[in-house]
Amino acid sequence: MFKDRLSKALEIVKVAGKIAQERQQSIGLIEDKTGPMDVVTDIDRGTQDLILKTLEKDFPEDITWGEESGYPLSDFSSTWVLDPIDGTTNYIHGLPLYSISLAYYYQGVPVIGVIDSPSFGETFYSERGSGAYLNENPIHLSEVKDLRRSLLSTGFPHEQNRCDIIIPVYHHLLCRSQALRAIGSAALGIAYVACGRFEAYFQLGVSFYDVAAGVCMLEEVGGKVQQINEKPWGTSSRSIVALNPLIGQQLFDELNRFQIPEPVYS
Ligand code: 2AM
Ligand code: CA
Ligand code: CA
Ligand code: CA
Repeated sequence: MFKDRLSKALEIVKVAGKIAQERQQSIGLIEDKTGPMDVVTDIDRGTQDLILKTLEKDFPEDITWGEESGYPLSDFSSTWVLDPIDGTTNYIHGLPLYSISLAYYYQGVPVIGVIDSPSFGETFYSERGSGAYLNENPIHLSEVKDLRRSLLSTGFPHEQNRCDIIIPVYHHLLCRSQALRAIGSAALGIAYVACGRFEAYFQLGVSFYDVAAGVCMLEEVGGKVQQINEKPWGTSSRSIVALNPLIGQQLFDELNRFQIPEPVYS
C-alpha cells in the first residue's frame, strides 16, 4: 500500500546517509540547543532539508516534519517524521554509532520505518504488513528466553531528575541480565532489537521522532513497544521499552519494582 513512499524514503535516506558519513570528518558549526548535552550541527539541518524537500516534491499532499523543524507536530494523519541524525553526540565525536531515522505515519500509526546506519553500511526498513529487512534480508527477533541471557540496551537521560530515577534501575538490571549497553542512538538500539542483537531497548526521556521508525520495524517482526510504566506507547509518550516478547514479562517484573513515573511531555 505504501510501496512508492517506502522506495523513495529508502533512496533519499541512503543519499543523505552517505553525505553525513562523508562530512563526519569536517562537521563545521556545532551549536548548543538547550546546552552542551543537546547540540545541533549543520549536517543535522542539511540532512533534514534534503530529505524533507525531496519528500515534499514527490508527495505534496503529505505533512513533513523533522526534529530540527522548530515547531510542534500534532497531525499524524499522513505524516513523515524525521530524526536527521539520531546520535548527534556520537557523530560529533567521530563514533560510528549514529543513524538517520525516518518514519511515515498513516492515520496515527507508523507504517514505514527506515533507519540508515551509514558507517556500517546497514539500512533497516519496514512497511506495515510486509516484514522488516536489513539490506534486503528479512530480520527476526532473537530466540533468547531468559532475562539473565539477555543483552539489554538503554540511553542515558540528560536530565538530572531522570538520572536519579533510572540509575538504580540500571544497577538492578545489570545484576539480572547478561549485560547492559548505552549505544547513544535510540533508533539504532530499537533496530538492533528487531534484528535480534539486543533483547530489549529502554529509555526514559525520548520523543516520538527518536523511535517511530524503530517502532514500525519492531512491530513487524513481532516485537512490542510500551512505556516504561507498561502502559501502551504512543506519539506523546516520553519513555519507551522496545522488546522481544520472550523476555517481556521478566523485564517488566523487574522494572515494575521501581514504579518509574512517565515523564511529562515538554
Ligand atoms: P539525538 O541524538 O537525536 O539527540 C541518546 O541517549 C539517544 O536518545 C539519542 O538517540 C538521542 O537523540 C536521544 N535523546 C533524545 N532526547 C534525549 C534526552 N532528553 N536525553 C538523552 N537522550 C535523548
Ligand atoms: Ca537532538
Ligand atoms: Ca534522536
Ligand atoms: Ca537528532
